[in-house]
Amino acid sequence: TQLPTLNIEIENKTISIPIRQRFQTIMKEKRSNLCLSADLTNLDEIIKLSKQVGSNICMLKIHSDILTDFSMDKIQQLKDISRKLNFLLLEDRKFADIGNTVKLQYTKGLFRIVEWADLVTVHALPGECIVQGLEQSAQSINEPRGCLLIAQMSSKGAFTDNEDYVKGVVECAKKYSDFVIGFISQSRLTTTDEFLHCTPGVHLNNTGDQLGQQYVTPRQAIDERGADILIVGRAILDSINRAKTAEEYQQQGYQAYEEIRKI
Ligand code: 6AU
Repeated sequence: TQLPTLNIEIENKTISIPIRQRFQTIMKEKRSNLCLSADLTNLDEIIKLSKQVGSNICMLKIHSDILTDFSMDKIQQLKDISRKLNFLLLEDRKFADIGNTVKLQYTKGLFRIVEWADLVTVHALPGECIVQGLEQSAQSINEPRGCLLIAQMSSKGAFTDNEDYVKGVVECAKKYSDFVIGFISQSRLTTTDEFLHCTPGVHLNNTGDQLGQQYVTPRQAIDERGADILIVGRAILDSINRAKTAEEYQQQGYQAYEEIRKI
């Protein structure tokens, strides 16, 4: 398969950048390993927020199926902001079905996710056919697309806490490494830096919520959970000053990342 690339115009020359490399470049240039999990139900509010925190984040994650005002027009606005302020858009769809069904879910329906999301989250539970289905759909789009495989979850009692399962997920990622650029994880799963480890369950003040979410601090996420990217939601969304809090998580996160990963 061909590497997905983004064509960028620099001084009238078109340069193709694979999505994995683009992600790493964004992180370095912006000194940010912060992914804001914008779990809000209003896309207008997300658009507004993305302008406020866009310079602090390397990625914005949304759940399009919780939005009450979704439209392709609005999502295009968000995409334009993501290009202008240089962050990736992640749709946290958590695909989990057979190849044929995920192809339809990825390309059709109200959301037509493949048309705007740089990355999507995917459960490997159905086996490698799920990645094959998504990768096939992505090839019809003239822009780079990729996915993060959910290897481990942050919630209490998660059934992903199983060594054989996680091994299978890693094997699948290696086999489809053009499309799978990383993991949603709670530990370091590979010795090379090929795969980005993205870790949710990050909060400086809370240790959990009432529904099984479990939190660690940004430094613990990087040091003890092997994170490259910190996925932070309510710690920022519920704070009094979202922009200021995002900046705090960016600074603390990237400082710990530089120190611990020695990049
Ligand atoms: O920081 P929070 O707890 O407000 O939000 C965490 C976000 C939510 C979850 O749907 C998501 O991260 N998440 C995921 C993802 C990203 O796939 C996996 C997981 O194990 N735990 C988790 O919280 O949007």
